[in-house]
Amino acid sequence: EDGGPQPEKHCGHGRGGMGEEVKRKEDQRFITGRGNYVDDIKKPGMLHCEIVRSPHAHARIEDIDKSRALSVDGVVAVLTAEDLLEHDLATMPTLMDDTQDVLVNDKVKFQSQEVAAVIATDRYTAKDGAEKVVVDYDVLDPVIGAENALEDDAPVIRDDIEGKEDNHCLDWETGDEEATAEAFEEADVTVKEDMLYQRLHPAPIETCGAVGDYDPGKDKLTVHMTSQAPHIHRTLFAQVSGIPEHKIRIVSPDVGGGFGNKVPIYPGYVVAAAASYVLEEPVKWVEERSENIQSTGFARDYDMTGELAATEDGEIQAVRTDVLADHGAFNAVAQPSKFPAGFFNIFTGSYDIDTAYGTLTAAYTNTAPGGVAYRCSFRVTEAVYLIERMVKVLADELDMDPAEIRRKNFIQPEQFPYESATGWNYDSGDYEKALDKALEMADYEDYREEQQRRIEEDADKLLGIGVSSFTEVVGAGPGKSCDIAGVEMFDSAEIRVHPTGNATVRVGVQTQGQGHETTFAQIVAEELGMDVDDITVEHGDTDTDPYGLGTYGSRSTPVAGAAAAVASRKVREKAKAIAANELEAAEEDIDWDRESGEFHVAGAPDRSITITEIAAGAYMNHPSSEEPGLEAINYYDPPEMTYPFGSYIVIVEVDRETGEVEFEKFVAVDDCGNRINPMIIEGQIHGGLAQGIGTAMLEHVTFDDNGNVTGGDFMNYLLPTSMEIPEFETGHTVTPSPHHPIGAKGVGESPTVGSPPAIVNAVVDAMSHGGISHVEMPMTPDTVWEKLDEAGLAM
Ligand code: PCD
Repeated sequence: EDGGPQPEKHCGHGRGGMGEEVKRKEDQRFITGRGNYVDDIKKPGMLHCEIVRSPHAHARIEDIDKSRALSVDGVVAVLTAEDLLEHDLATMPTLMDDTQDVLVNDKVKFQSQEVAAVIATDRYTAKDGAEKVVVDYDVLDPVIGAENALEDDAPVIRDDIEGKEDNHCLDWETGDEEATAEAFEEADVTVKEDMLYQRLHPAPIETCGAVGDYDPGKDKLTVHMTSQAPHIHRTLFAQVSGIPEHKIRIVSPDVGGGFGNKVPIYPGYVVAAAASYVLEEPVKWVEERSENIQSTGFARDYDMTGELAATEDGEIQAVRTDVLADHGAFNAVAQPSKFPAGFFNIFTGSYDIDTAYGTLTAAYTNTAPGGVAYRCSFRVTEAVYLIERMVKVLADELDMDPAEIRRKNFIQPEQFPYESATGWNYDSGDYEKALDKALEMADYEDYREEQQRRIEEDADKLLGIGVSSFTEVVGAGPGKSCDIAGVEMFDSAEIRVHPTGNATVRVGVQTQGQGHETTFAQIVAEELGMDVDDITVEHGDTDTDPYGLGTYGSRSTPVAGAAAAVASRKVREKAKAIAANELEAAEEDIDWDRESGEFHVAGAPDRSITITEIAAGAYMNHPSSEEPGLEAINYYDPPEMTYPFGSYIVIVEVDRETGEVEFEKFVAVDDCGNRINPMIIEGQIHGGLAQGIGTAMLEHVTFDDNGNVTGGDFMNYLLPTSMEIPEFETGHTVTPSPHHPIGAKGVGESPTVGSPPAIVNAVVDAMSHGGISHVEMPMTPDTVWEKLDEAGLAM
C-alpha cells in the first residue's frame, strides 16, 4: 500500500510526521550549553597530545631530537614515525588507496604536515614540549600549483611511490570524444571559457579531534572522534591497526559541523588512538583553527575549461570540458572509490544535451591533501559551476536572455527517468516550474528594465542579474557502483518499540547539525502513527548502531531516510498481526489509517487500536504466530541516486568606483521532493547559501612560492559573517523521487552547489555590456574593479 511516494503534507495529523515544522529536539541541549563534543570528553588520567608540524612544504628530515622535549616536566612521550613503525602504524591508507604518512617518515610533503607528537599531562605542557622538539630539515624546492607540478623539470614529490618519476596523479575521462568533436565542428556557434574553482576550506565551527581510550582490562579500543562516518572509520582502524573490529568502538558524539571536512581519517586520530594503546591511558588530541585549515581536507581546486556548441537560436548541442586538478601531496579525495573525479560527470546539468566529453588530469603538489566533498556530492559543485557559467557565456554570445536560453534547453518533465550523455540516470525533475517560480519571486522583468535604465543613465552603480538552474545528484549508493574502501554504500535504520509504546531508532548515519534527531523521528512517526515526542533517535556509536556509511553527499535522507521508512513499514506489518490478535479479527482484515495513525478492522473504524496498545500486546499478549517484541531493522541499498534541483536568482549592484558588490535580492527556489521538515530545510538553505556567498566573494586557500599557506587562518581565510549575508527569499516546488519510499531527495548541499554560479553570473551580467564574460572567484572588490576597468566601466 505504500510502494510509491506520498504526496506532501498528506498527513498534517499533528503528531509531527512528514511535512510538519517540528522544532528541533536536539536544540534543547545545544541552546542550554549541554552539547557533548569531543573536547568536552574528560577521562580520569587523560593525557593530551600536541602535534609538531613542519614549517616547510618540501624537506627531508635529517634528524629529530626529542631530548629537550622529554625533559619538560609533564611530558610523557614524544612519538615519531620510528615509534609508530614498531606497531606498523607509520602510514595509513587514504580513502583513494594512496598511502599517507601518519607522522613523516622521511620527507615532508606539505607545510603543516605531522612530524612528531608530544603526549603530556595537560595541553599546555604538550604545547611547551612540542616547541622543544628539534627537527633538522634539509629543505627542498617546493612544487606549488598543478601546472608547475607537471613541468618536465619539476622536483618529484612522491618518490616514496616505486618508480615514480613525475608528479602526475591520475587521468580521467567521460563521454564521447569523437561525437563531441564533430558537434563542435558543425555548430553555428561555439563558446569557450577558462575558470578556476579555487581551493576552499570547509570550515566547521568545531575543528577535528579525538580521544583515544584503550582499556587493557577489556582489551578494547574506544575512539571518540569528530567523524561523519563512524562505521567505515572503525573498519579502516581495524584494517590498519590489526585490532579486531569488534574490539574497536568509534563514538562520534555531538559534531559541530562537518561539511565534508570530517569524512577523511587524519593522522591526529591515529596518533591519539595509537598513543592510548601504547601508554594505556586515554589521550586527547584537538586541533587549533589554523591546523584545521592548513592540514585537513581542502575542497575544489579544479582549474576548468568549458566549451559549448549551439545553434544560432540557442539550442545547446554539445559540451566539452578539460580539468587540471590539484590533489595536494597525497590522493586523499574522499569519494566513492570508482569515481576518481567524483560525480563531475553531471556537467551536462539540467539540460538535454546530446553529446558531452570531459577529461581531467590531476597532479601532486606540495600542499595539504584533500578534494573533499565540501557541501557537495563529490565534485558536483564544480560541475554545476562549469555548466551554469557556460550557459551564461553562451547567452551573452547570442545576445539571449539567460532565463530564456535555459528554458529552451531544459530536460522536460516527461523525459524522466532521463539518461544523460555521460550515462547518469536522473530520477525526476521539473526545471521550468522552479525557474518560473524564481523569476516571479525575483520580479525579473522589472529588474531587467531597471538594469537597462542604469546603463542608459550612466549610473554609478550597475545592476546585474544572475540565474542558475542547477541539478544535483545525491544519495550514494547504489552499492554496486558506489563503495568506500570496498564497503558498499547502503545505509540502515533499526526501530525498537518498547512495551510502553515509545521507540528508539538507531541509524547508520551521523548528524553534524542537520537535525537528524528530529527528522528521522518524523519519518518513523509518520509511518507508525506515533507521536514524534515518543521517538528517540540515536547515532554515532558503532557499538550500538547498525552499520552505515555515514553522512556526506546529502545521503542521509535518500539512503538512511529510506531505511527508516522501510523499517517502520516492517514494524507496521508485524503490528497488524498483533492488532488482529487484540481485536480478534483476521490479519487480512486489519487496515492502517495514516490520518489517525490507528489500526482498525476493515469496514469497522470503531474497532481500532493505537500503536501504543499494540506495543503492549507485543510484549504482554503476543499472538502464538509471532515472536514477542516489536522491532525491525533495514539495510537499504538505493536503486538509484536522487536528483534534487532548483533555480536561484541573484540581483547585485556593482559599484563602478570601488568594485564592491551588494546583494539587492537573493531568491532561492529548491526542489528536494517530499519534504520532511520545512523549517529544517529552510535552515539548511540559509546555511548553504551563506557558504555559497563565501565561495563566490571571499574564500580562497592561497600559498606563496615557498609553499607557505598564506590563507591559513581566519584573518586571511575570510568567512562570510552576518554582515555579508543578505535576506534570502526562499521558495520550493515538490517533485517526488519516484524510487524513494517517501519520495524525498537530499537538500543539504543544494544551496552551496547552486549559488556560486548564480552570484558570478550576476556580477558578470552587470558588466557584460562592456564585453566581460567571466570574473574569477573570490570576487573581491579589487578583482571586480579590474574587470570594470577592462570593460571601460570603472569610475
Ligand atoms: N531534509 C528534509 N526533507 C528532505 C530532505 C532533507 O527535511 N526532503 C532534512 C533532513 O532530514 C536533514 C537535512 O534536511 O535534517 C539535510 O538532509 P540531507 O540533504 O539528506 O543531508 P544529510 O545527509 O542529512 O546531511 C549532509 C549534508 C552535507 S553533505 C553537508 S556538507 C552539510 C549539510 O548536510 N553539512 C552540514 N548541512 C549541514 N548542516 C549543518 N548544520 N551542519 C553541517 O555540517 Mo558534505 O558531503 O559532508 O561536504
